[in-house]
Amino acid sequence: MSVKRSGVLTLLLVLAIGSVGCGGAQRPRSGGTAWHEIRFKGAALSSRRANGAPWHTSGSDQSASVIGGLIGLAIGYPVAGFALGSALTSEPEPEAPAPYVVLKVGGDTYQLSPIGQTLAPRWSQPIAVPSGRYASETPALIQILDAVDGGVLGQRTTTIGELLSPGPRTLTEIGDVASLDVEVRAMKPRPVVSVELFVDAQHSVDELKDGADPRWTAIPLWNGDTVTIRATGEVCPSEPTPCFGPAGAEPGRWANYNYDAFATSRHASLVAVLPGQAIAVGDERTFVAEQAGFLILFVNDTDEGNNAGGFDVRVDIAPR
Ligand SMILES: [Ca+2]
Repeated sequence: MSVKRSGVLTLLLVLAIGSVGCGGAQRPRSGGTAWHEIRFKGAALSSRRANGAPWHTSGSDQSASVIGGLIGLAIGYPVAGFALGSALTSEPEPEAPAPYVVLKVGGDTYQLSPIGQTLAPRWSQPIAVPSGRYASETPALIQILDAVDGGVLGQRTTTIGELLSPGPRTLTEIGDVASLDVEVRAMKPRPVVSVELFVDAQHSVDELKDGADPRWTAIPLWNGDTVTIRATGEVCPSEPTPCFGPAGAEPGRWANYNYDAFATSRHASLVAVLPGQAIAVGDERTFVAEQAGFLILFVNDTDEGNNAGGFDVRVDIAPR
């Protein structure tokens, strides 16, 4: 068993997501949509498929570009991916798949980020399902996919009514996957939440994530949240001048100092990552979070040592 997790960060995720309903202005909810929180907590896979075949048949390995998605590994900071809600496996097993869960209900798709190659994945990302949107007999397809080659490791169809009955349980015989642990609970309606923070250009994303600046915070989101970010202020990426607003420097200028996930975005602009998404924010941007996890805001400059200034940022989060 080579799965390692930071208890502190996992706890932070749980606490932060659990407390998202606090603060902010209440907004009347249209129709009083019922929500359920699903946690696919972990799975058990044998060393080979049920028919004795290896998990991988193709030699191609896309896991490096997929695992961690646009977060974490893609920008060179595995721990950031971890902080966003997934416990990256510390010792990948080369023969193992990189399992992640996809849930398909009534034309909607919900998913987790893959966490690495392991036969015993433990996921910490929850999924919010607007259960009031579906009749209880609506089919719900649970798939466990492999981020290495995109293959299906196992799948099973149930109904949304059955899947969302509260409590923990273990599903068995899901294709070649021996078992899948699931826990479900009802969620309370959530208010609109606003968060204000300062993004200091003198800190890397890694330093910010590690708590270098008390004016900065990672922001918990649920999948389906509509997020609006507005920023003001000025950053001088090669002090003392020139300085730029949140939209950043002229296109192409100093691009070799950009983070990989934002290689073509403007240098020294405000950018954000969350599970599966890299968002070039600039002065203002609205988007929908595809997966639950943390929103991490930072300045697109890997050479932060010669920076001055920062951005004042307001983030408005509206539940679906
Ligand atoms: Ca710089």
